[in-house]
Amino acid sequence: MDFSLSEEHFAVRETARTFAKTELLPGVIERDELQKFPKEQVAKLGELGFLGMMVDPSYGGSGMDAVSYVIAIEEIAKIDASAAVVMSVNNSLVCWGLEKYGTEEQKQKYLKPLASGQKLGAFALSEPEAGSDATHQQTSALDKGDHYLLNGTKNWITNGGSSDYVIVIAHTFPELAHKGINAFVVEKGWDGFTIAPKENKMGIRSSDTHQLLFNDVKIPKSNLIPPDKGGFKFAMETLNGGRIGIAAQALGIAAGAYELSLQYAKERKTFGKPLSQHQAIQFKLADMATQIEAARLLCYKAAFLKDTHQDYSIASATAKLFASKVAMDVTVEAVQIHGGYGYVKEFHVERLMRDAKITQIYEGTSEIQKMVISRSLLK
Ligand code: COS
Repeated sequence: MDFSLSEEHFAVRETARTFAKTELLPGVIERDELQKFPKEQVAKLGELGFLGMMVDPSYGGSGMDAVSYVIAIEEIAKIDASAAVVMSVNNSLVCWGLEKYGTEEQKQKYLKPLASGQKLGAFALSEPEAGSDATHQQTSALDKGDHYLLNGTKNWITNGGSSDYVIVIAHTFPELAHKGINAFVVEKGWDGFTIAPKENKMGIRSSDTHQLLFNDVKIPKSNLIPPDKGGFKFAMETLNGGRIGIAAQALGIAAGAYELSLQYAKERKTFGKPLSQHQAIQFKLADMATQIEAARLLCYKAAFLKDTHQDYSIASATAKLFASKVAMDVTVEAVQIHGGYGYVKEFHVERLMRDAKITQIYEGTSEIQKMVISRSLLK
């Protein structure tokens, strides 16, 4: 067993860390407050090759491994968890599926601009009445001969307002239940496709979350992602990788809050000495560091399994379940260590605490991860 990272991994960490400090940190509080999408910063992430990190260079990607992806997302999320989810969605939920299952035409037309950062993507599975219970899709894409006709509503779609292309999961054969579901590439601006106003969220407020409405949207036959009737499996496999990205985001949120707390504990004095010399604070820091390290190892393990072409579905669920709890626990402690300062915006930890919560909800709630893990234990 070898826990060491490669030179490339260290280089990715350095690049992501520098980018986060110089490009994301300025304005992060304001973007959260105003729910402002980090448009320019996302464009720069694209220039760095961070929007298609694992995609083959022949399709506009950076050809890196999943461990590099985890490292980059951790660093970005330490500073700006909203930018981290934009990155995670484009990489894991959009580019991955197109590269693995898309036709050559779809790869040329959609994957190339998405992976190179010229376009942004979204993934639409959740519905008003089908979030966790994803097999109960109500959106339909019926076969009308020379096109599919898409009708339905998708909820809480990350990058919903900013994306150029959306992968939409919909029923083509409702009578076949989840075995009649398909995945399609839908372009923004097509007739009948409307985007509801941005959701006003507790956390990751500068990420762009919208309801999408489809009313008799015509999808060309060539935009079905093969195989026909394979859409549910496609969505589940996509989420297996997505969960590595969200686990890494949760890890970054926790690590960011911890680093701020460590620094603060050295600077802030109470009862005549720095906080860091009070055992109550030392023990909190030790617990935080231990939990973060454990979460990091689970993220790396899931990424390693993916990189070595082994089954990573359980490892990604485990990493997400654990890292999202660590994000919640560590950020609450970070606010506690900061005391009154932790409750005001300038010190960042209150934002990280609000940002942490969503990691226990999206791309499969913690309860769904427990279902996935326990089913595999008991089968
Ligand atoms: N990877 C690959 N395939 C999977 C899978 C996974 N993680 N989870 C389920 N599947 C497959 C099953 O193997 C089954 O395939 P077959 O029909 O060929 O046997 C199919 O999907 C249906 O699965 P299952 O019978 O287990 O369906 P259930 O409704 O009991 O459970 C869960 C499906 C709950 C696991 C699924 O709906 C889920 O993951 N829900 C959460 C979705 C989610 O993350 N939503 C967040 C919004 S997306 S940002």
